[in-house]
Amino acid sequence: MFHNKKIVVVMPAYNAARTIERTYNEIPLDLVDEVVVTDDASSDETVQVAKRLGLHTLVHEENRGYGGNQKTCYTEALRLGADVVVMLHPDYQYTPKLLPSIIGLLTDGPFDAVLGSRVLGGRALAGGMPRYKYVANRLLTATQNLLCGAKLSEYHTGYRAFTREVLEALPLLENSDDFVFDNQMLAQILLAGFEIGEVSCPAAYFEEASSINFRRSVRYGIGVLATSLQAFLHRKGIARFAIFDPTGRRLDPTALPSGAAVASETSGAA
Ligand SMILES: Nc1nc2c(ncn2[C@@H]2O[C@H](COP(=O)(O)OP(=O)(O)O)[C@@H](O)[C@H]2O)c(=O)[nH]1
Ligand SMILES: [Mg+2]
Repeated sequence: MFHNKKIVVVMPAYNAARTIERTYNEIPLDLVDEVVVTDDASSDETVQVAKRLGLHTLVHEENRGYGGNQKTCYTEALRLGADVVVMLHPDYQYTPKLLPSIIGLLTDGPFDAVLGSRVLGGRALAGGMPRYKYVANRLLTATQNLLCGAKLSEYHTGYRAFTREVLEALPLLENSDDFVFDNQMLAQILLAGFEIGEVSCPAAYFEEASSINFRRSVRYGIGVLATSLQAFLHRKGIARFAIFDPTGRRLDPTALPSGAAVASETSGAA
């Protein structure tokens, strides 16, 4: 608990057996009430490691993708009564040491969502972000800021946190199950008028932390451009899209997405 708010950290995992323990060990358990791991049908020992650590673990019968995995972890976080939900990648790419700051910005306002930005502070390349990813990030971000009417330093970080209200309000079940889920969610947050805060976050690139190849990055980039264009057209009233429709399908804390199940009820935090 922090300032009487229940804090849940969610770790959407895919082949994270080698890094999940290191990530978990740095989570400030004095602030965090529950740590939820959702395993997207990994081929390694992710589930066994999560269970050994005593983490609240969910499994997908089949691989659904990064967006599909987030649908499951946010649903479970809402079911557990979270007031604030932080997504932390279990690949040890984003430092858990920022959790107290991120949590504080959401429990006491003034933000509804917080992003850990690798671009703020200007150390992304020094931290090992591949140059082509950095250039693509900057170009996509500039385009997105124009089309979404915002001024964020980046839209592509995997370190994100939200209040319960955001997760309840957005029609997240209308989103893709693939990587573009993240981008659709940010566009939804902006269009819905929620406030986004950013904290600077060191970028860390090493073998286990980054597996997305060039081809998948290009597909993601095209999805990002399509999403921002949709956001622009929707904002201007020129066209309407289900992901921005407030009556679209939302997460249902009473029903996990099909193919997802709780494998271990035990929580890793006190
Ligand atoms: N659910 C799911 N997650 C994936 C898949 N591929 C990668 N991820 C996750 O997506 C996130 C980003 O992938 P990563 O390789 O770390 O990319 P990068 O850090 O952006 O270079 C990580 O948390 C991965 O575990 C997949 O097929 N399914
Ligand atoms: Mg990574």
